[in-house]
Amino acid sequence: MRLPVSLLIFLLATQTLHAQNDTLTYQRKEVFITMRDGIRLNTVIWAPRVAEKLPMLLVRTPYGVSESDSPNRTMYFQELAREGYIFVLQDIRGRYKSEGRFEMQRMGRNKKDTKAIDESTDTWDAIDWLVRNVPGNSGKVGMLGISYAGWTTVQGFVDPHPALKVASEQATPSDMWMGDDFHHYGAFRLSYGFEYAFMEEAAKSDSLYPFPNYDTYDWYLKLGPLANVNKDIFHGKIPTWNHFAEHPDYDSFWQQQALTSRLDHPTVPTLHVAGWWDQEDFYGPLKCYEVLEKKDVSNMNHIVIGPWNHGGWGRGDGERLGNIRFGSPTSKTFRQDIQLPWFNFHLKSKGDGKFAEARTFQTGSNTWRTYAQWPPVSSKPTAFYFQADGKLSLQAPTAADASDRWLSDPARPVPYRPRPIEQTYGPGSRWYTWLVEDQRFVHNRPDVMSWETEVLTEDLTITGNVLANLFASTDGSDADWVVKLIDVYPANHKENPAMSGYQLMVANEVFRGRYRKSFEKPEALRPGEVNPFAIDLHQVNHVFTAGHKVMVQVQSSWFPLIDRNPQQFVPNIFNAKEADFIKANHAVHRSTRFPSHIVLPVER
Ligand code: PG9
Repeated sequence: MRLPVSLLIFLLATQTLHAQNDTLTYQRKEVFITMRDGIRLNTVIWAPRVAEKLPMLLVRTPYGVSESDSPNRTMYFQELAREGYIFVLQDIRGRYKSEGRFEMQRMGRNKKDTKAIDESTDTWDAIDWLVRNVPGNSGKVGMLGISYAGWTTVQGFVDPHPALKVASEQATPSDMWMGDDFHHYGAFRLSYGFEYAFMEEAAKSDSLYPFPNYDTYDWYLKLGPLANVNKDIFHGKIPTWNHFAEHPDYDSFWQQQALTSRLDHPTVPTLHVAGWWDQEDFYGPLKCYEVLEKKDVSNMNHIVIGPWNHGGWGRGDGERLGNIRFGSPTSKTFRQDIQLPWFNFHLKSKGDGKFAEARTFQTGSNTWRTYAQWPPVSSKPTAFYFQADGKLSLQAPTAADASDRWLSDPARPVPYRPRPIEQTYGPGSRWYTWLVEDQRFVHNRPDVMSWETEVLTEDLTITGNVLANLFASTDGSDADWVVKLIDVYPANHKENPAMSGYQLMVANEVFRGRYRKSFEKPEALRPGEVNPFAIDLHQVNHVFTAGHKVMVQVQSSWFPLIDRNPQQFVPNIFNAKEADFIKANHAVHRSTRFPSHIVLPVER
């Protein structure tokens, strides 16, 4: 079944423009390019009819290229298309019209085996063919792409073909166990993992799982333990699901698949792109930038982070996301003033080549910023402590023994977004904007704790890393801790009354308690023992403006985004039985000995 809102449309952002914008006419050609092992990959080439030789921009994707529209009618490419490039879109191995076997994020090849292939060799072979065979090409190639196509871009520059001169990975996943689509710090992303694995592996082209319910919250709850997926639905036929079940911990499978095992230093100028509210791969581009930055001796590595959801910079004008407005067309600015000059300089020698090390859109103040270092060292890590009566303050707690407690019931998990929770990529899905939903929809639940500051009398700007230091206990033997950093809008928001009291999440993360000592070897929690949990909430660049409040919420489920923790330790949650799921009493402590707090990078 083709997707009604196909992922191709979503990821390659093929929103059509009016023909009057076109300055060049692009001609389409579809060819098969033969790889070193004889497998042929389906490739669409869009080239304008011009006298000058043009560089090529290559996108490699699992989402199908045959139905892609002309680049000058494709939002993501429109500025580049007006400038004049040859666009090359390729179905990766085993997907859509390409031959061979698809492997989800194919592992890097054994380099001693000269016959081995991987996405890196496929890219090399594709570029080698393109520079020799595409008429009118200048011999220079750039790669770009969002998410899976961001990941294939990275594979392209791991061992680059000499013609590859520049790249922009955008929202690449870096580590599927640590922080991208499939897990976050070991907590399994159930709805995404189940639906995406089916979508990519049930057939050669994308297919949606045929849910009988529109509200998948109910469906996932009735599904019961994860073991029922293979028993009743997949029957072992979806390889990625089998990997989830066989590798619940951070073992060599995930370690090998992670980009950190393949990346060392920048090989071509690389622009990393991330969205503050990326609901799929926010960890990925930050990590990819961080790893390469360590060895960036020639200043080739740069990052842009804007107010976008997953791939939001590639479509629309980016003036808003859900209910949140940014006061300017941020996606257009990215495409016109950042992406276009980036490729123009490296592929056409146009412009001065002065690119900021880091360019971010600061939310709250709604302004673009540049930084010579990312994250900047000038921010001061500042602890905000959880206090009695739901208060959050700069003073450390004084009570000898104090905590906030709740009953965590796996039969009534906290929904991660307001119900109905539509199928992730299904019709009418609000998946794309869930990270900016008003958190009041769970604020008053007895199993959602919250602490907030007084109303701020002046702006509070935070730029850099956010870390939650929880001291927490349970009477069970495993627990999930979800931490959300929230900007609470004024009770009477004058400019926009409908936003009064809005609770906007600006950072968030989940941590599965069993991994507190080791990601490789999970351990049971001791009932009643207070343990420290340092939870990385990644990065922000946000201004809590005067009149707003800072809030932290903590909860122990986020369903069905995250699978239910049985709360009773079992070695592998994919083998847990119904009876293993128990209610547990959790506590977050706020005493002198156990002062739970969040550390914010306050700009001075
Ligand atoms: N987030 C998607 C994905 C990338 C790579 C692997 C699995 C999923 C995507 O948008 O392409």
